[in-house]
Amino acid sequence: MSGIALVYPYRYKHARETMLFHPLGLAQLTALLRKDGLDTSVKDLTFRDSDEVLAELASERPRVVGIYVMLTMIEYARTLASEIRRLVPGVLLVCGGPMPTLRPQQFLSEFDLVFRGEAAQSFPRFCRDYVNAAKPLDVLEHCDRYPGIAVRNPEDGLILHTPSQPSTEVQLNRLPIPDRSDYDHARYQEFWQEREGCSPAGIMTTYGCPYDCEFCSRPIYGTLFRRRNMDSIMEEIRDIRSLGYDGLWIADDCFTLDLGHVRAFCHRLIREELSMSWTCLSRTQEIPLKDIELMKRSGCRKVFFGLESGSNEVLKLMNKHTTVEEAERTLHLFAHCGIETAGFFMIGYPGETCESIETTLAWALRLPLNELSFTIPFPLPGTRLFQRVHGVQADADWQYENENRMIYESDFGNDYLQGRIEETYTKFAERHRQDTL
Ligand code: B12
Repeated sequence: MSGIALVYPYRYKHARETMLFHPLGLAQLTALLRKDGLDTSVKDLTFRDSDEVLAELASERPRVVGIYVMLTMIEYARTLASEIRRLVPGVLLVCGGPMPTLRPQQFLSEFDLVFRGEAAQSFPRFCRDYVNAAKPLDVLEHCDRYPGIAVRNPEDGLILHTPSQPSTEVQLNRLPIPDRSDYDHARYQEFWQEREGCSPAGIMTTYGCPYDCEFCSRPIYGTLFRRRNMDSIMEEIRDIRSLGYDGLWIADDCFTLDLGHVRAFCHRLIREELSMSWTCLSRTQEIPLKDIELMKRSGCRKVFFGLESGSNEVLKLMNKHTTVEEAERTLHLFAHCGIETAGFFMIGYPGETCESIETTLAWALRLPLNELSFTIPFPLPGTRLFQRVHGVQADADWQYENENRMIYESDFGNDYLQGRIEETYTKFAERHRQDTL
């Protein structure tokens, strides 16, 4: 039997506005496991056939298989786990990522162990102890030594939890850069080149977000905002460049939260002449014009804003701490500086009215946006929205990205919301066609 296999159970279903990126969490864990001398293989299912991957695992016979799970991957991850259990006798099946963090009990029939929250410190330590132990069962018996564990006690069937431990900024800065050597970069780049004429790779430069939007789930990094140092970020960007990417998709919850960090990032990109275009997510807080100009000079191509609603009352309901007026000012500044903008909106929010929905749709069409995306609210487990709504369908997890479906008792019908979203997309596309003629 060999060492550890890490699996990314993503099925590319060609959904609207799909974004394909190799999984950063698994790449980070791979770097750590290999640094500890553990034989590690990675199976990214994005472009691969699951039978082929299962056959590989059956022949490699890893001691531990770790599977990443987020909302859209629950069913596939559980099916794969059952197959792997059948094909690799004696394997220890472990999962981690957002959904096992939020609902560990959902995974403990197929998996032996769940790692909740950040696992950069705990999972490599556990694997090292387990793989090197003379009696691995002893390690399992004492798995309460590792933070963020959920495991079923075989005697009484109850689930044992140990609290997860967020890394400090110092610990995060000691991590090696993610190991991206196991992914089919040519396929990822081909996907992006066809779609946008450039090929970005994902990167995180800060972790956590201190805001408390009612609908937002922050299962892994929570509210504790932490920054990586620029030397490590630049090392990672050089690595990404060497793999053939020409851009970055900065996955930070809110990259512009600390403008000092943004300025330092832009200055380093310019100074090191890395010539990478980049996109990021931002709130619509005031950002001074000179900072937006600096972002542009350093290669910023597009910024995604969580605009959510064109009604200040609804923004208050969401606990967004932004206003419609502030959003308009910020978007115009970005447009003025030649940075593309994309807006995320939600309609059908509990507590809003048909009037506020229409206000949002009309507002979205008036704003200087290059792209827009509407969502019917999805009460993610662990959010305050989840607690506020009633009758959430227990088995209504999304099967693919941007799946727009009302899954709780609401004043608004699915057909009405989906219909208005489609009409607005059509109007937006028509307007853009006319603008480019
Ligand atoms: C980048 C990102 C994306 C990227 C790609 C992600 C990818 N390839 O993995 C894109 C843009 C494609 C994307 C899409 C979506 N995303 Co997204 N995304 C993120 C984001 C911003 C960062 C994830 C990341 O890379 N983190 C950095 C790495 C280092 O951390 P990590 O992955 O969490 O890994 C750590 C731990 O989780 C753990 N771990 C991870 N894997 C494993 C495996 C094992 C075995 C173990 C033990 C531990 C472990 O250890 C790691 C190190 O500490 C998060 C928000 C966030 N800040 O976390 C949302 C987030 C994960 N996304 C989310 C959602 C909802 C979506 C979409 C469904 C949105 C949509 N409208 O369609 C789609 C689904 C796409 C799909 N794959 O099906 C939710 C997930 C909610 C949930 N409960 O599952 C999050 C949490 C955002 C949010 N606030 O709601 N996303």
